[in-house]
Amino acid sequence: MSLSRRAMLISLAGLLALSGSPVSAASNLPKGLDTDADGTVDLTEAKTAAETLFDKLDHDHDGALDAKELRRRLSKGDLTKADLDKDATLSKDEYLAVVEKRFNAADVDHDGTLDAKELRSKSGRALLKLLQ
Ligand SMILES: [Ca+2]
Ligand SMILES: [Ca+2]
Ligand SMILES: [Ca+2]
Repeated sequence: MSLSRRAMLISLAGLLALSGSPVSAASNLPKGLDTDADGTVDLTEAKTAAETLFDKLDHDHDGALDAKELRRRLSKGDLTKADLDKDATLSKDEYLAVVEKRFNAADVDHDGTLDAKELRSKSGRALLKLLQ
């Protein structure tokens, strides 16, 4: 086999490896979300990620996120809507309720999971802001 033909075959194999097999579908998902590696994000996985982010954002560890801590993730209007007890901050329960709402909005085929395509939608991206 000539060297150039060999090189071509190798690059072809590389292309095939890149084109989506079912296994590589999981890697289209944002890193760390799909903890059971089934290629989709379910509500439990979303909430686990949301809780981790909540704790990370809660700099003063008072168990609630204020507008400053939520910066760029939730608009003022969304914060007001989500703040059920009107204390101007989001408790973890209030935060997870928004996560669940956005999850359901993104789950357009109502199968209880979000695939990579659903996560790329507008609601999907709004959800991701609260997860990572
Ligand atoms: Ca999963
Ligand atoms: Ca509140
Ligand atoms: Ca779905």
